Amino acid sequence: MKITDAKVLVASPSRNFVTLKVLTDAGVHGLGDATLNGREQAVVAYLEQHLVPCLIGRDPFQTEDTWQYFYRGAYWRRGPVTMAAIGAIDMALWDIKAKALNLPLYQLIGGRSRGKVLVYCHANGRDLEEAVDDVGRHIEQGYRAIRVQSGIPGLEAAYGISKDGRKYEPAAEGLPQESLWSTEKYLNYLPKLMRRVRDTYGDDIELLHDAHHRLTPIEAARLGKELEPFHLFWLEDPVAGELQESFRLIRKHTVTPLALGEVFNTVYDCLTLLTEQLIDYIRMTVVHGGGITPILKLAHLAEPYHVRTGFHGATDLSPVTLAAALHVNTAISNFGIQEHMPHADLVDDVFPHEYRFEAGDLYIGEQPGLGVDYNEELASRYPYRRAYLPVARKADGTMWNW
Ligand code: EZ4
Ligand code: CO
Repeated sequence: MKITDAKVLVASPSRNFVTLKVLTDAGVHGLGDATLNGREQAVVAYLEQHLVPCLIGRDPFQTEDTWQYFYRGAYWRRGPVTMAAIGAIDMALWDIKAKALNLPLYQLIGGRSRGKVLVYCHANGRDLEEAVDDVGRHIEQGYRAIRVQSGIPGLEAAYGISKDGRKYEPAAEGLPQESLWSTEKYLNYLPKLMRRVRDTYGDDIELLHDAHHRLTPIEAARLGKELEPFHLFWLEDPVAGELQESFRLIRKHTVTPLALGEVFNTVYDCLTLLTEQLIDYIRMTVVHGGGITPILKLAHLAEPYHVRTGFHGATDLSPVTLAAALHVNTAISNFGIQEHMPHADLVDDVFPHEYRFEAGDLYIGEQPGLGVDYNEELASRYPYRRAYLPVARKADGTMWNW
């Protein structure tokens, strides 16, 4: 079998997605997600200008060799743009291979290790009362694991909260919006929020929280310690992960489980974190981590260190990435949890898919390949619109991590 063409499809059915469609001489095609939130066109150019010309004529079954060709063979390695582009190709090739063999992808990567995939959702509110109520609404929808985010008293905007009470979507059209951040206000407030949620809903629900890279190691240590009585499933991204050693300090002070890695691109971003058991959950995604080939290696490497997976699953990861993650989650032994931020109905229409949600879990189907399609005609009615993630500053104007 030979690859005959690859098309980079850009559309904005309520938000921007970049999708790679790889075509073969056997009539089978494969899909890959190449979306990098706020930097979409850089991946489009990387694919169209540099990778697709080298892809034509290759055998789509050679997933390992093709991955090495684009990673190792490029001389210039790593980084989110490069790895999202390689990730899209790798997903598409696995999709083609599984379709050609008439098997759902999970059968090629270990077979079924579990019948369903536990997910966590996002509950949020502009203040404590709204956030607590939203947790209740998600419990009613069947979720058994819930990430809780809330507006912070004294701050106008907070990560995870939409100002107008609609569904949260961090990217916004136009140039980047700026928001003010105060670590002090946040640290004083968060334990109160978690106490209220536990007091209201009891111990049977799993609670998570995303600090979204805002803290220093010693601040993260304080927060982890103060949250211990509420038994979080995890505290996510307490500190930006560039300095892996900094997690030694956090670990010394708290037994609150830690999750990290949604912005990681390769195994080298987390080798110290894994081998020194400094985190409990690894969140690197199939798309930004370079595809199914490397994410499987990462999961297998994490297993002996008691690190489980908790892949990033926000709305800027297309249904193609979510389906790929669900196949991996179904097959590996050290699956932990999967983030689930449901896509808008229009996104589901553009990407018809087989996976489905029921009572707090996602189920992958038996369709050959990834089990996702792409409605090009519908997508073409929604052209790309420039959008950015926000940026954050402290009260004195200092740029901070968003
Ligand atoms: O901010 O996907 O856990 N989820 C997150 C997300 C990220 C966005 C960035 O594109 O942190 O909301
Ligand atoms: Co996050």
